[in-house]
Amino acid sequence: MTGMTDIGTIDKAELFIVKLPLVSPFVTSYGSVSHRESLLLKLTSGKLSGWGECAAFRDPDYYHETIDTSLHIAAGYLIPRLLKASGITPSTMSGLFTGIRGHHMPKAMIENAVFDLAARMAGVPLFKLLGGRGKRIRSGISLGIPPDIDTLLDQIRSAVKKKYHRVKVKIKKGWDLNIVSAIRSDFPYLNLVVDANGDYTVDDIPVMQMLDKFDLKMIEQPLAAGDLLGHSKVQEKIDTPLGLDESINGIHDAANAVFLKSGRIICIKQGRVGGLSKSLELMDFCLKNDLKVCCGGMLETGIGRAFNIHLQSVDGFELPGDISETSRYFEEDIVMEPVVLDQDGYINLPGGNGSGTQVDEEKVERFMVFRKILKR
Ligand code: OSB
Ligand code: MG
Repeated sequence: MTGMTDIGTIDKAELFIVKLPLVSPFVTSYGSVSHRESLLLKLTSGKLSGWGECAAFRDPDYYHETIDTSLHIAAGYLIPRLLKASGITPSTMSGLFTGIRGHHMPKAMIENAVFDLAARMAGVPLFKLLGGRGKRIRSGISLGIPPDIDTLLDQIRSAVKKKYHRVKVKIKKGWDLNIVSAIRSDFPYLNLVVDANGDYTVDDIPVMQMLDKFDLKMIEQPLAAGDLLGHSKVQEKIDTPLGLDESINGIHDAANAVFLKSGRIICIKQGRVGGLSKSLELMDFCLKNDLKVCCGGMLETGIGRAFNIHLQSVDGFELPGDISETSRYFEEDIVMEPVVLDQDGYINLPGGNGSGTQVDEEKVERFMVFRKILKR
């Protein structure tokens, strides 16, 4: 595999920040966003290029890494090392980053772009390098907190019509039992999960016990990211599986969660855990330890969305995750082909080599708010 994926050296690294309007603001327990600002990377070697997208947001509200911290680390530390390296392959990335602690999101962006480039050079679709079989993936939609319950019920109705395999609704204190019971009376059999983004504490165990009566497939991140002990106290009291999202930065956190019995599902967001290779290692660890995994999303443009799709196509990601149609978030995207659901609600892998997406560079220019070029 290593021989097949050797891309030699990188001639040029271009960083971009684009700012795309969302079709409607995305509201969670921690705040609201009306645009997706994304840090992008284009790596060029000879005649071929690979792209990556950083999962970080503008603000440190969902997670402590931001676009600016990622840009700082990528341009100041990681990319200079990459430009000096030779014999580059996706699997040499973690060695290349040795000694630079944390900052999973820019590391993942670079690793993704190297994977894309390596697969394009080898003339294979990305899933082959990940050990996948290229099967279509199950879809999931994540619905933010709307102005009123009727709006949410309408959104769920359209999601069900499209055949989404799973609906996730954001909850927060005081916007929980009321909406879940309203949803359940209209959609008793819906594959429904809720995500609190850490809005509760162990004092809210009574609320969790009431939510437990609604056949939710998962309660995602009810407590703060660092509170694995608290999650274990909640999990002990309810049957609904807890899902850990923000809490999990890698295998060490998952091992702590296993020991403490903090939950039963790990939401793997490849940006947050440091890339595709780290995600696959984490998935193996979880499955060996009786944790299920689902593939999370970060409101990615078509670039990052494609990597998530390839990742979820690997055997092991049996639960539907966060991957939705492009039109769920964007009227205009920066890639040529939008992600759409098929008639059964599945998402097909993009065709072609690498991530399979073709970046619309005119659109990148149009939505660009920052650019930096680094050369070998
Ligand atoms: O907690 O899963 C989350 C989006 C941004 C930040 C955090 C989360 C989310 C989502 C949506 O739930 C995921 C997606 O549709 O890409
Ligand atoms: Mg979440």
